[in-house]
Amino acid sequence: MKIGIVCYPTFGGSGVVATELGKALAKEGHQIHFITYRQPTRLDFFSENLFYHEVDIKSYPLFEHAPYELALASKMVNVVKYEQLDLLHVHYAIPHASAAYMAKQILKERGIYIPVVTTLHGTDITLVGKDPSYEPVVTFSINQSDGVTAVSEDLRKATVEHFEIKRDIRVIPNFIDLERFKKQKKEHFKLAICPHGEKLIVHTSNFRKVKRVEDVIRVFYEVRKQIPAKLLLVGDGPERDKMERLCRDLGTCDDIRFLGKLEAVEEVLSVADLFMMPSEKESFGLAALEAMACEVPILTSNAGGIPELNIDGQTGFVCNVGDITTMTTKALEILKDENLPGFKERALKRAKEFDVTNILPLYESYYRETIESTKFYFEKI
Ligand code: GMT
Repeated sequence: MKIGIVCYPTFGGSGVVATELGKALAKEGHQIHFITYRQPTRLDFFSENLFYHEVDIKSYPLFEHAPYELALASKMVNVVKYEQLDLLHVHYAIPHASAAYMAKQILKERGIYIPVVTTLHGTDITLVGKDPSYEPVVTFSINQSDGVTAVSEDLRKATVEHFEIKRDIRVIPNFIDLERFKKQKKEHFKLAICPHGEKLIVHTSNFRKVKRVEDVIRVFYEVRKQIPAKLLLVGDGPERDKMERLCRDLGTCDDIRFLGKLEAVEEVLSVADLFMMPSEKESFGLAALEAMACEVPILTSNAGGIPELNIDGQTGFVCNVGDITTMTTKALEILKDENLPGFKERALKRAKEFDVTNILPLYESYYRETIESTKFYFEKI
C-alpha cells in the first residue's frame, strides 16, 4: 500500500507512535509518505520506502497566525495526487483530521477518493478537543473520517461520551519495538549514579501539569527516608523550574538529577529499578510501556488507559491520582530485594504483548478494511 502519514514531528507520544508505525510499515514493504512541518525526530536515516514531504507555511504581514491547516490540506492534496496514495492516516485529531477532510473534498472534485483514517491519541479528545473552541470541528471530522482508531478502550469510551459520534471506533493499542529496547545493561552508568547500590527511580515526561511530576518528587522524598535511592527525571517542559525549586525546598538535590530531553532514553531505563507515571490524564502511557520493555516495573496512577497496560500487583501498582501515601508504600514494596526480580520479569512479559510485530497487523488489516469499505465511493466518482 501507499500510505500518507500526517503527525506532529516533535518528541510527543503521538508523533513517536506515528513515526514508528511508518518505519515498521516501510519495513514490511509499504510505501510511506510523511507529511509534516518538520522532519520527524526519529526519521533520520534513508530507506527506499520512506518519503518526507514538508508543509510550506507561507507567512504574510496580515497573518498574526499563519493558516497551517490550509497549507497542510494543500500539501495532502498534492501528495495524494502525485504519489497516488491509497490512504491517508492522520495522528492527533487537531488539526490533522479536519485538514484531511478538506483535502478529501478537494480531491473528490478532481475525481480522486482518498480514504482517511484518524487515530485519536488522548489530549486531542480529553483536554483540547472537548473545549468549546474546537469541539464542533473535532466532532465533525471524526464522523467524516473513513476509519477512526483510539489508542485505548478508555479513550474510545471518553470519545463516545464527550462527542456525538455516529461511527465505530476501533481500539488499536500503542506498541513498542522490543528490539530497540532490549536490555542493554550499562553497569558503569548505574555505578556512576548509584555508587553505593542505591535503588534507581526514573520518570520521563514532557513536564506538563497533567504529568504531576510533583508527585514523583514527593513520593521519592518519602521513599528516600526509608531506603537509599536516587531519582532521574528525563524530559523538559513548563513545570521544570517549579520542580527544581521543590527539590531545593525539600533538600533532595543531591539525590535527584534532571537530565533534560534525551534521545536514547532506553539507556537510562535499562538501569532503572522503578518507573513512575502519576499522571492526571493519560490515554495510554507510552513512556511506561518503554520502561516495561526495559524490564522496569511501573508505579502509576489509575488515570485514563493506564490500567489497561499496568496490571496492579503484577507489573507494578496502580494508585489513585494524587495518593502519595499509597504510592510510597507501593514503591517500597516493589523495591524490596525479594520482590523486585518478579516485578521486572512480569513487566517485560507484559511489554512483549505490545510488540510492534503484534500490533502492526492490526493497522494493516484496518487499512485494508477501510479501503474496501470506501470502494463504493471510488466507483461513484
Ligand atoms: O500528551 C499530549 O499532550 C499528547 C500526546 C502526545 O503527542 O504526546 O500524548 C498522548 O498520546 C500518547 C501516544 O498515543 C499516549 O501514550 C499518551 O498517553 C497521550 N497523553 C495523554 O493522554 C495526556
